[in-house]
Amino acid sequence: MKKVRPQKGFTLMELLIMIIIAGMAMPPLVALLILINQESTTIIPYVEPSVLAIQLMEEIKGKKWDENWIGGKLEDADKTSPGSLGADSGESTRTLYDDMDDYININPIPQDIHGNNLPQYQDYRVTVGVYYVRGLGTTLPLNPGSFDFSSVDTTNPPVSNYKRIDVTITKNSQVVYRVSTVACNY
Ligand SMILES: [Ca+2]
Ligand SMILES: [Ca+2]
Repeated sequence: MKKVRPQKGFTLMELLIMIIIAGMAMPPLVALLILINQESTTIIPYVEPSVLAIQLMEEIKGKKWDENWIGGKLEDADKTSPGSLGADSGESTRTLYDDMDDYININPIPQDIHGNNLPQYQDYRVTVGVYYVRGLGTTLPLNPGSFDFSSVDTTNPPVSNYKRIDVTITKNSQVVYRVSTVACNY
C-alpha cells in the first residue's frame, strides 16, 4: 500500500510571523529607495571657470554697444568718452546694465544674471575690462585686420569704432581663465 506523505508547507502562524516581519522591514526599505532616487536626480552644479566667463561674455555681447546708441552707427562725438566708460547714472546693479562697458563695474563675486551669488564659484572672482582699441579701417565685412586687438591704451585711449572686452576669472588672485572679444560700432 502506498504511503501518503504529509504535505509540507507553512502554518498559519508562520505566515503571520512572515507578514509581520515583512511589514516591519518595508518602511526603512521604502525610505532608502526614496533617498537613492533623490540623490540620483540631484543636479550637481558644474564648476568650470571657462563656463562662468563665456556665459558672462555672452550676456555682455547681448547689450548695446554704447550707452548713447539709439540705432545705426554712432559718430565719434556721440560715443561715451574713454574716461566715462562703465556703469552709467542710476545703473547701480547688474540687472540695470544696458550697454557693454557697464560691466566694468560688475560685482567681483560671481553671480547669476539676476544678481544671486553662485556658491559653486565662491572661490573665484570676476573682472571685466572694456577698452577702445585702434581701428585700422572701416571696410566691411569686418575682419581681424580691421582693428588692432592689442592696442589697449588704458592711459590715453582714443575713441574708435571698436571696443575690446576682457572677462577674467581669478582664483586666489591668480588668473585661471580669460576670454576676450572685440565688438564694433556698425
Ligand atoms: Ca548703461
Ligand atoms: Ca556705459
